[in-house]
Amino acid sequence: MCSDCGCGTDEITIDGRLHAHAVPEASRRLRVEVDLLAKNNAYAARNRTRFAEQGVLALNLMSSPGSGKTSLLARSIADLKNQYPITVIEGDQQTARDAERIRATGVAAVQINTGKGCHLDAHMVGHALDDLPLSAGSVLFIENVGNLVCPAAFDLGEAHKVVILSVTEGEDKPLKYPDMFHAADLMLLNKIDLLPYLQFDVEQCIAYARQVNPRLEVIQLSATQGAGLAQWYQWLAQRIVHASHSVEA
Ligand SMILES: Nc1nc2c(ncn2[C@@H]2O[C@H](COP(=O)(O)OP(=O)(O)O)[C@@H](O)[C@H]2O)c(=O)[nH]1
Ligand SMILES: [Mg+2]
Repeated sequence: MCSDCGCGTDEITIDGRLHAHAVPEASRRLRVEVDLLAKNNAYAARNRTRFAEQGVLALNLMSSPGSGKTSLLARSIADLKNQYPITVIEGDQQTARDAERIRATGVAAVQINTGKGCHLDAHMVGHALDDLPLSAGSVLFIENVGNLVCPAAFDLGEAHKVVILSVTEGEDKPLKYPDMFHAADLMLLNKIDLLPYLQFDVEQCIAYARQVNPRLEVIQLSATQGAGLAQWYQWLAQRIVHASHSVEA
């Protein structure tokens, strides 16, 4: 029983300190989070059905700000747009700068501004889909808000979550932000052109990432210099074909 006021709450300790009332407070927060995620999951299921019916490969690209998501997209679009129809959803707190960078490559892009929000959710993405020309055999890239924490929890209906980590961020990030690396199917280790100027242990980074997620695939690349892009395009091609076949089946 709570020793502060005798209210009947079981005492729990965090880091050895007493937190009276922590149980009802924590359970209330948990209930709100469960409701929020359940709603999001229902919208995500709707998006996923839509992608499957239309034969679209949807990918959710997540990373901290500045790791190179938009650079990688712009380069990939320039290299692949004659092979596959490509569309993009851009998520940022403010501005349409990234959508403008993508439109400059000649493909359709919708910008979602989340304001105070730190991640995209499936409801927002569902609305954005109404403004995009989705077609069988196409790929939809969803660039999430730059954040290594919150986006990991929100299913958008994508086929795969792809986490981008750049070598300037430090090799221990998979251990510090495990949810993100656990949720991802693929890690793109970007900016490897900078390795000669940094202290960054690539093998250690990959080992940390696989400690969190043993099934994680890893591709090392440079979005600006081009190293590793062929492997990324191969990974994409296999999945685009698979997504378009599922609509024909
Ligand atoms: N050296 C180097 N810089 C990169 C690479 N990819 C992106 N950048 C730079 O990183 C900065 C942030 O890139 P951006 O694509 O806006 O990152 P985002 O916030 O994740 O979308 C820009 O100055 C890019 O030119 C890369 O492979 N190598
Ligand atoms: Mg960006």
